[in-house]
Amino acid sequence: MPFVACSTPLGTSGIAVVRLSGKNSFDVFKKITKTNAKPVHAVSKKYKVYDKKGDVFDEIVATAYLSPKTYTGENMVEISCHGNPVIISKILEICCSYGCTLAEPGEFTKTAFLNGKLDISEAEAVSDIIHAKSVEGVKLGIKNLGGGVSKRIKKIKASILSCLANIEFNLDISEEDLQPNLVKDSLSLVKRVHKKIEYIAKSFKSSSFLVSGASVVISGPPNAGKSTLFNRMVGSNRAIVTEIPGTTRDVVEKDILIDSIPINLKDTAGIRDSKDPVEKVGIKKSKEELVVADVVICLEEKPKKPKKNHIYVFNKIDLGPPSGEYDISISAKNGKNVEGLNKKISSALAVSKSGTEAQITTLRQLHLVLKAKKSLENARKHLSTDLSLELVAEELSQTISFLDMLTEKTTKDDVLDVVFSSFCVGK
Ligand SMILES: Nc1nc2c(ncn2[C@@H]2O[C@H](COP(=O)(O)OP(=O)(O)O)[C@@H](O)[C@H]2O)c(=O)[nH]1
Ligand SMILES: [Mg+2]
Repeated sequence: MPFVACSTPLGTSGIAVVRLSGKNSFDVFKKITKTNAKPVHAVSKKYKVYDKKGDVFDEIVATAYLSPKTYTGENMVEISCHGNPVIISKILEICCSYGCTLAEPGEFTKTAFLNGKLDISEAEAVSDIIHAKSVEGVKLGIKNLGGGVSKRIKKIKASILSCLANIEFNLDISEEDLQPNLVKDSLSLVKRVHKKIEYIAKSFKSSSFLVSGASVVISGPPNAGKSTLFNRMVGSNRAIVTEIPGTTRDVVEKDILIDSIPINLKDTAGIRDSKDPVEKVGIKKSKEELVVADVVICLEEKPKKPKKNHIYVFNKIDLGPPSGEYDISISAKNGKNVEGLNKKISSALAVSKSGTEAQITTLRQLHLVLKAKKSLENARKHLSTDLSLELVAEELSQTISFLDMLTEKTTKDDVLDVVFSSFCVGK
């Protein structure tokens, strides 16, 4: 089944590029353009695209690329359409109605990798270098370009491989010859590897902050000084400040750097019971922002059960000291201790910039790591319940194949090599 995606940023632009890849991508293309011409490699031509009613909804220039000399190694079509999001969505929709699927993140690159077209971790590191919103993110990309992630993953893979080889070996021999501690040893190895994978998945958040940025939301009751603090942090009078409670309604946001970490800072409406319908919408928006925030600067007293990603800030220290408990006291008005608050934000994001460990940085990598983690959990379940070694072996090879997509392929020969190097068959 071919897959399709818009390769340029969604938004209004002169031109947008939609790409199709897959054995049957020319068939889909012929249907959407109502043409029958035989595709010629790397030749661009003008076409019309039709909706299901038969109406033309855009004129495009498309280029066919014939397998195997393509980015993915499969047949590909590159469509340059007008850069209107409505047109782009329509093209994607029509392609899907003729059997395409929407490409998953990184699916073109994954396919290219699976077809031996490029080294995956290198490609992703290059992509990080291009997209990173901070110099630290670029540096992380450079580390990964040197094969950092691959090295970590390969070590983990080697452990799983030895366990798999052990199990496969035992599957081939009679039951009475089974290694006595096979299940126990395999279980402890699977648990150990699971921990490592879990750690890598967890570290994704902090490394992705460097590349993609973090969301930091200022919240608190009306008149606490949220907008004043927002303006102070962004260094300009972006948000309206008045002494009237309920001034801020919409979420006001700005990208800033704190301690070299790219931050999307958001000022929100103060949360209170309000009868004003406009303010009510603002308050609803504030609550939604709080759910997805990476860090919340909360201008409120620390509750008995403080929330993990909240920094409780006492504002207006210029008027007098706090009475309750807070993480920090500041004056948004005169800037006192706002630097200290910035420090707290960067440590709450727990971004380790000096760490030498290369980390996964893309969603595609995270998906694979999470899939590997799930397979390991299944293997652990089989080892501790039904003891089906076949299923354990299956799950472990699944784990390896997910990790393979992060690094490079493990072949059947690799498994055999481990079998013969780590066992004394004659015993
Ligand atoms: N004295 C003093 N007044 C402040 C400070 N921060 C904000 N204010 C005042 O508090 C009022 C409400 O501020 P605003 O930023 O609009 O609060 P918001 O409703 O939480 O966004 C305004 O009159 C501000 O000038 C501060 O640090 N010190
Ligand atoms: Mg405000």
